[in-house]
Amino acid sequence: MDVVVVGAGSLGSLLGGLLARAHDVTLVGRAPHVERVRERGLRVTGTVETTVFPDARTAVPASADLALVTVKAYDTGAAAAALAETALDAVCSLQNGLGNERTLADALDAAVLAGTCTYGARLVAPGEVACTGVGEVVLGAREGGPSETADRVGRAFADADLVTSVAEDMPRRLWEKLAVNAGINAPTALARIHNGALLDDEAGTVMRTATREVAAAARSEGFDLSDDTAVRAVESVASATADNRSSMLQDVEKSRRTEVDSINGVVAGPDAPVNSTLTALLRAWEREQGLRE
Ligand code: KPL
Repeated sequence: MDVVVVGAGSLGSLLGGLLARAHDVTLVGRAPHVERVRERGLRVTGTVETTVFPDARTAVPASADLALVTVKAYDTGAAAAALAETALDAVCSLQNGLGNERTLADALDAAVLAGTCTYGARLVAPGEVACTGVGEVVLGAREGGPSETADRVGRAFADADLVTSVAEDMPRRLWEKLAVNAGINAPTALARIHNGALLDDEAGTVMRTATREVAAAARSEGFDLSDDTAVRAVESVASATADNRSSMLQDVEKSRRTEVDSINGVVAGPDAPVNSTLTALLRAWEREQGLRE
């Protein structure tokens, strides 16, 4: 399969690197990372060790079988615009937040899949990405239900030894992922702590309450996500990724804009006071850094 990864940051580079073991991969990202990959290949270190030689560039190619979109949620519109001239069979969003698939589907003439990914990734240096934990990719039709495209993409991922499964309930899973990200990302970013520190009593209360508020919002939209399921999911991710720094903490440490609008901001309002507080604090930090109006 011919795969273009749009957003060769940490997760995009890791997935692209692993897929390059079995497929033709093009990484689209920023210099100097893509230059280094073009010159010397991509080193994957950590839990999985390999060096692969994908194509790497700053602009999308003219065609591909699959576009894997791993850009930050606030860049989805730009990724969709960049892909508008690319001939594609399928697009798969592996991003944080809700609504990315809709943005892609509105702009592109290709089957759009939704996915979640629990592989841990960290960009160590230009040309090198660390796999900080083997997880799982789950993908499926963005509206839910069976999808031949999802089956085909799932098989292609499995051919590259990525732990992958195909699911028919992606909309509910995206809400569950949102509940997990809402509980972990903003609290770790604001307190500058590893994910595992949220398992302590005080911080754990913030994590669990933010997660419960998202579960309630999911139920109000008709999705079957109980408080217990959401809290068990967030506790299990915080514990499995205890030594990791969340993507939002990494953004804050690099003084980059965060995805708070697409995570906690999605449910912020009178019924979600903890998510509203987390959103307000991160937006205030972004403003002070000159990252937003
Ligand atoms: O997806 C993540 C992120 O950091 O964005 C979690 C699951 C919270 C792992 O750190």
